[in-house]
Amino acid sequence: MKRALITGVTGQDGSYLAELLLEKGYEVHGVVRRASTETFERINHLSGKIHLHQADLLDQLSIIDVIKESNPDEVYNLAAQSFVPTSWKQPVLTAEFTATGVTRVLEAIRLLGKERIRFYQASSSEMFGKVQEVPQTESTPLYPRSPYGVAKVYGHWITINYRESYNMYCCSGILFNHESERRGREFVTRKVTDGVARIKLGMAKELRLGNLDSKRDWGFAGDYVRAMWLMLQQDTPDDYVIATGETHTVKRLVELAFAAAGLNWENHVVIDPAFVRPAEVDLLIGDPAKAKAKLGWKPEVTFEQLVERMVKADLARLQGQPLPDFKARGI
Ligand code: NDP
Ligand code: GDR
Repeated sequence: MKRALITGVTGQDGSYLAELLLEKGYEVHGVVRRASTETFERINHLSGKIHLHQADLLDQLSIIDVIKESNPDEVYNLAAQSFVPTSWKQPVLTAEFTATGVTRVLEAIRLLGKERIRFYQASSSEMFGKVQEVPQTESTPLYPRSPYGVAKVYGHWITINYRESYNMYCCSGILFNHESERRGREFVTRKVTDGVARIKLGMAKELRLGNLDSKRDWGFAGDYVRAMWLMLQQDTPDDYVIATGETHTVKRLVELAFAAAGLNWENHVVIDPAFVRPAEVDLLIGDPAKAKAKLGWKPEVTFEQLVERMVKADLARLQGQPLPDFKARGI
């Protein structure tokens, strides 16, 4: 039985990845941080099926301990301060978690002499930042536009550096935005679908948003964790762009989400400068050709299905109903 360790197991991607690895017969271990209230909402249903270890990416010794205890074949480093606006408010902490944290995990593997461990780093399309080339590929120059993006560039290159310096099996997945009903409520897709559901149910009247013109390549998180696993099953480690190859404006997301609940967005959306960023990433569109050719990966859920799914899930959740059965509906 293979063993995997996931940092960031309580996050959106961590929860989907843990489910996928359990399905594949892995023994799954996850890193959780100590907090006065638990943040296990996304993994409560996996209680008793996965092994949780307390550690923190800020604490080198705790990372060494958790790797020793769990003795994994694969490590998926998903933990990060992942919300872009917070990275302007807490740039140093973001660098400690999102950049140097990667080195702490890699160093723990190296110091323990466990170079056989396969390592996945959660890199991001935010690294592309200011448009240099469209669509963006593995070789597009990086020009990050936020402290988060800068930190991810460090994480990306230190992963490549450990592969080249120590011959370790290290992969970097450059993932474009991916969403789901488990997405944090501050990210735009979930903020919109949660807002639509509240308005539909009479719990709110308006939704305050920032820049509606930026464009993102949005996919479904469940599809993207499959790509992470596939990367670690290859003969040689490499870096891959994971994206749908389609881009949409935030405005289009808003239109679709309100329409999914039978509402007109123009009656409810208020533009609020508080949500406009100091520097914006205007256009992201990824070319997943390498992942398609080498990993046999492709996304299954379309943008339209994703938005509909998230609106339905938020409506059900706010009404205290069980989530719709998406699989049965082919979504
Ligand atoms: P989330 O924000 O949902 O989850 C982040 C996870 O990191 C949480 O489990 C959080 O724990 C954990 N974490 C944060 N800081 C620390 C720390 N110091 N020590 C240990 N754990 C910590 O992110 P996603 O699941 O959406 O994303 C997963 C990864 O992929 C992140 O690295 C993100 O930057 C990256 N990424 C995400 C994309 C997306 O569109 N979702 C696209 C590209 C990259 P806690 O619950 O305690 O806060
Ligand atoms: P992003 O995601 O910054 O791309 O990072 P987010 O959903 O926060 O923003 C996407 C776009 O929407 C615009 N926007 C708003 N965003 C938020 N959050 N709130 C608003 O009110 C709002 N109004 C407009 C933003 O300006 C932006 O252009 C996500 C994260 O998951 C990162 O961790 C990950 O690395 C990248 O995706 C790929």
